[in-house]
Amino acid sequence: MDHIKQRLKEVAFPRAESLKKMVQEHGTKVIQEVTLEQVISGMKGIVALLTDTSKLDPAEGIRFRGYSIPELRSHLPKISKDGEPLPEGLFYLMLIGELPSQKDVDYISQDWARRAQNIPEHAFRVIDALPKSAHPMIQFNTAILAMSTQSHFRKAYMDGMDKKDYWDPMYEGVMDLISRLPVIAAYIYRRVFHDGKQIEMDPSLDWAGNMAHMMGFESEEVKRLMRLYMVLHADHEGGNVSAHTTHLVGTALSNPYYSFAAGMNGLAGPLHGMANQEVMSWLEHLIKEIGTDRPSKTQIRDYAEETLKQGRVIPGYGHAVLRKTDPRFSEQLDFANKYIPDAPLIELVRNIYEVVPEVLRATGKVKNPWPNVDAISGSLLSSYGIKEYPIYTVLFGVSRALGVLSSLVWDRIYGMPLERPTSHTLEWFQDKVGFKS
Ligand code: HAX
Repeated sequence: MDHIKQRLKEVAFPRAESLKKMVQEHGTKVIQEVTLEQVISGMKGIVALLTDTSKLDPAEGIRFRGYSIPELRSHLPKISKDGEPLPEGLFYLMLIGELPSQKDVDYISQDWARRAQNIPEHAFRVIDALPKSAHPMIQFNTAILAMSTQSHFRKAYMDGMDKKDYWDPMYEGVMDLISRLPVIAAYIYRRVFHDGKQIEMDPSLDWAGNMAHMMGFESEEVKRLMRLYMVLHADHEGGNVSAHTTHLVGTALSNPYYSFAAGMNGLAGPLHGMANQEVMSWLEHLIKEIGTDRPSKTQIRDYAEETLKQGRVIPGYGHAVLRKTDPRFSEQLDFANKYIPDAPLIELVRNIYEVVPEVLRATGKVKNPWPNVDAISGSLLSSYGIKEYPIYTVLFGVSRALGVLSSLVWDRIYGMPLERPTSHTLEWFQDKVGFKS
């Protein structure tokens, strides 16, 4: 057993034991009351999940195992002193709950580079069977499902594995899957946008740097951006659509490929991960309609108000939990202000940030008028030359794997049972609250 898996085992079993004991001793205690409004408004605020990898505070933003993003940027191992943290390190932190050493991070980089060599050929062939015009998320998800033919978990389950061992093949599948996602993402990118001219992976590179390389970007700047992007999108506690769906499907003991593909179908919705693409198409129309990529604030305000009048949302703004500017937006803006302050798209993002919150506040109904992660991520990628925005949600998905798949390993460690909440009819709710129509 390698030292990462060994450390996971040492950390995991006492926690699993503690959870079991707590439920035995305190299982009947009431932890929350639930209102009708909460159920009908998408279960917002209902405590329903145990997720250790990260926690989202409405006012402060995300913390990964207790560490804020600025703390991650200073504490996690990097390639160079002024570089961005390596996503391998964040994965270790989310999986084990401890900050990794340089040795741990190097080990994971090498392990993933090794595992990425063994992608079944049919995963590429099913992508090739789809029209190039199929959205990259369709191609991505199809390949993820196709790779499940190699699932260690499914095989071990069919062989009659003992329940207490579920976490082990789950860990192996998760490591395989994460290692292979950048190869699949880059393959789709090159297929759709670069005439199918593929670039071989370079096993000496880190996971995110390799993805930039395979996509055709050799500069250290793009690799640095990719590392930041992969860290920022990795996790957002357990209740968001991609995390919750991956977890839910996993409770049926579906293998990691099935579970993650389900989560990715949720990420592909325009209110979730596809918002990064929606933002770019909103900006593209804005620039076309106004006739300049440096519109005035009044022009931006008029355009935003027109969007609302048409009964549409302003993509990149608002959040189900956050009640302030998303720190993932602020970190990307800091990065842009440091390295590419004069890029026209970044100036546009800054001006929109000054105008749109006021427009949304004026509606009187938007609970959070501030920008989220998607308000800037595409403009940043585009300013660095990755301009083909239909690929953006795939990049988000590669990153999101780090968090939701670490949690999936923990679900098996904790022995999480089948998730099965209760539903009722409209009449039941009417009776319950004493409503007569
Ligand atoms: N533009 C216009 N209207 C908005 C809005 C926005 N950006 N954000 C919220 N609203 C509206 C809602 O549509 C809702 O209207 P109705 O009552 O008419 O249905 C009302 O304001 C109240 O919504 P809310 O409680 O503030 O927001 P929700 O928790 O229901 O939804 C969303 C949160 C993120 C889905 C929402 O803010 C939105 O649609 N934003 C734009 C899409 C987006 O950027 N999504 C990415 C979110 C981050 C993420 O998951 N990334 O992956």
